[in-house]
Amino acid sequence: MSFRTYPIIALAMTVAGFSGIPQAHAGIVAFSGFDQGLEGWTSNTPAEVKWQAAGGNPGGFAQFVDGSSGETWFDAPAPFLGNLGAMNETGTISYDHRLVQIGSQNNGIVPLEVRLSGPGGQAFWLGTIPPESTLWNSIVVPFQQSAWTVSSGNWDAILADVTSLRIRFEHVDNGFRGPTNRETVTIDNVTLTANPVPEPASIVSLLIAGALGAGYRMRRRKRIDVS
Ligand SMILES: [Ca+2]
Ligand SMILES: [Ca+2]
Repeated sequence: MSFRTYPIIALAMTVAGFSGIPQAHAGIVAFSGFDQGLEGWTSNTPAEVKWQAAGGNPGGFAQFVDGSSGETWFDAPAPFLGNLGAMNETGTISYDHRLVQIGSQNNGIVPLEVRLSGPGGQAFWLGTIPPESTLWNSIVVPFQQSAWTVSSGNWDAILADVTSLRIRFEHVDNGFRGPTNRETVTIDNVTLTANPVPEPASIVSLLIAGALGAGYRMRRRKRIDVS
């Protein structure tokens, strides 16, 4: 790609680089593909959550095999926490999920759920009830306030300092049946994605500033290739 071939794209890239302002496209903030282990993810029932090296989507993945009457959650490590204000309204958290086996006693299945909490309060997102399946389902959760229930505090304050992000790992009420033949659930590819979109007015001013900068650079160096 060159300025000569794609002048507008090249100019926009120059604007972003020249101004130091984030470019207007999706960016992965944090990702866990579980190819090297659980990658810092923890659980309130650690004995029931184990890393599997192969058979994921692809590669390694996290597996929950129920062995108690508790309720198991999957807790995100530090790269998924902190100030998530940049996600507000445009970012997403996504993950691949499978309810591989319901188990022999099914007293009810609860829906997909993600919870956020911190000093600013607590919020939860509810999805559909997962089907029993050997296929991975891709779940995309938007960081839009309308998609969440704020159970305490307020949305902006929660996103400003997220100290806990957890994904529901346990879905089936297997009753008081023994520790065997209960549910199995797997998770892979947890991704935090930001989609910063500059406001139109700032784009215009940046284009003007960028054009001045680009003109200056082009006088000094006739052609710049970006591969
Ligand atoms: Ca994987
Ligand atoms: Ca269960």
